[in-house]
Amino acid sequence: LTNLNTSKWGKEKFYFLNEVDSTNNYAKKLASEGKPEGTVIVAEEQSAGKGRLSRKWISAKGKGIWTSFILRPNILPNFAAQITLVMAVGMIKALEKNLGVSAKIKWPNDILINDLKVCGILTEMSAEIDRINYVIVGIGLNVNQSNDDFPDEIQDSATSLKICLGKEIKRVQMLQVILEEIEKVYNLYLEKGFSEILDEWKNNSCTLGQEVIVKMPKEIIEGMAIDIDSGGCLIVKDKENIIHKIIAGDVLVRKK
Ligand code: BT5
Repeated sequence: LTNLNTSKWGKEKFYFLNEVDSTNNYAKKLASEGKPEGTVIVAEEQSAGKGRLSRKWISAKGKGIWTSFILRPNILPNFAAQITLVMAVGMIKALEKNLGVSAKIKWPNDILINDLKVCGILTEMSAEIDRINYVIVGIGLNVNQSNDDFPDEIQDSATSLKICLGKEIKRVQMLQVILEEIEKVYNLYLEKGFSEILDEWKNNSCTLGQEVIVKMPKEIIEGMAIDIDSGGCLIVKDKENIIHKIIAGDVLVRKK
């Protein structure tokens, strides 16, 4: 990356890998060896890219941006869920700035264009009770896939920047803008707190104000997504007007 305009991210430690199981796993290894905040790992191909709950993240060779960052935020572990939302705001800004694309955030970790998933974020953490050792943020962005490149199971739900914009996108430049914008938003978050980011998150959300079905491992909740609280949890009001605070789950937005 030439002319990378970040203060720290990707400057000191930048790992470019041809193939890896998962950039998140690789980042974890580096983090446990003590590599600093702002370490960036990028891979051309992942043989075992992963989503939440051990789901698979399809990461075709040379077609996307498969990257992970090491963070060492001085926050309490129970605030770590905020980080995913902070990163989502950074991604929205990067897509807007580099390509003029206006994407939307689907709580908690999806970036959508035209209601289709173009990007997923996976945040993992190692922590003690009262302090974080490290947070790994993994970002998978579909860049130059055609529809045919997606396997059947995500044909109807996934998209790429190329499909949306009708042209090949330069991945190196896109990555550069992502690092710059995400670093800025992350630093703002550390300096000024989550509330500074939350408004922007809400302005770019396609989840709030919608009738949703939230699937969790042991429960399904249906209702209106009315807010995000200061911890990054989704607040859903059901038919009986009971308020549910959701820490993690999969959201299906009901079509009107
Ligand atoms: C995510 O999980 O969306 C988080 C994805 C994070 C991927 C990055 S790539 C770099 C880093 N290294 C890793 O190993 N992971 C991170 P989740 O919300 O659980 O969504 C997973 C679901 O998205 C899958 O079950 C599929 O339905 C769908 N999916 C899989 N691959 C996709 C793709 N390339 N584009 C769009 N949707 C996909």
